[in-house]
Amino acid sequence: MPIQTTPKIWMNGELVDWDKAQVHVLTHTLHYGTGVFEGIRAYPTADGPAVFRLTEHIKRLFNSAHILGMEIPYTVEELVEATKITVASTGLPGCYVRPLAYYGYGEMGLNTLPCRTDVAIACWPWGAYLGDDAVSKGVRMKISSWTRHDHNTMPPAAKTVGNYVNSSLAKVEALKAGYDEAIMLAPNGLVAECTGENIFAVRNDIMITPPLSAGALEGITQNSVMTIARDLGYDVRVDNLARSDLYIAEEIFVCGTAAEISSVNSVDDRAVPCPGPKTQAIAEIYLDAVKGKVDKYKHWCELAV
Ligand code: PPE
Repeated sequence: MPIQTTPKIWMNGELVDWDKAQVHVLTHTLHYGTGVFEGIRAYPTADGPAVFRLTEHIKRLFNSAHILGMEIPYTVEELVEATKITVASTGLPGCYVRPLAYYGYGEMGLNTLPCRTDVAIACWPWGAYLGDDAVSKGVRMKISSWTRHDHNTMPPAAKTVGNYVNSSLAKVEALKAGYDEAIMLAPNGLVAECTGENIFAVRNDIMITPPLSAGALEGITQNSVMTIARDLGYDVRVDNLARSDLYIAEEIFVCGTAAEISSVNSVDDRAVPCPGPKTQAIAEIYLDAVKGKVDKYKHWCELAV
């Protein structure tokens, strides 16, 4: 579905018209993938649109830049404020938010040291990424033939633009083979994450999600899910998962900002019980929490205005 436009995009300190938010074809990041980005959601709450865990997302943007060796010419507070202004400018009750820090026009070549960093923040309406009935029906997963990046190849803990070539290869392969999404294994063969989500598997009543060291992005939804699960009294561990753990799991779900929470109904055509009771309980609370309906998680909702 083509992108749904909104009135303005924030670029280097100014709100510019959507159609005017353009870059030169010799933009460095367009050639070399040398940028970092975030994916955030704003949700309607009783007090107006609120950006879910905004400050943590912006801090992760700075961490990604730090790993890349990129200087962002703003502070965390400035980009938090800029995001709120951009969200408010949409006039929408909720939207997806995409901050991007990139090396702009002016230098070419692999030496990024002389490059200037540009920052843009765009918002648009984006529906449930893996389908509206992703919790109840679940998605079909395939272990990808593509391996997640090694830590010494492309740091998977940084949300860099270039890293997503790997995700796109895996996503398209899975879709063409008739699956909904791919699970990526790390070079050591252990489960890392999905193309745009973290993964949780329940084994012997224990919820397990792979760590950063296994090649997973430190997901903010993953972190929210762990908090909700522990508050529900579940045993949650950040630990390695092998492919076979998935085949015999009691339940599996994936989670991310765009995807929210989605059950998994099979992995490589081996059925997984779906929807699992833990998945359902967590998803219900998560979807209330993002809308500011759960008092103890209300601090996660940062009002846009
Ligand atoms: N792993 C990867 C590889 C990833 O891209 C995401 C987010 C996550 C885990 C979950 O992180 P978090 O959103 O903090 O819970 N993927 C973003 C981009 C998706 C896209 O297709 O673009 C997102 O969900 O916004």
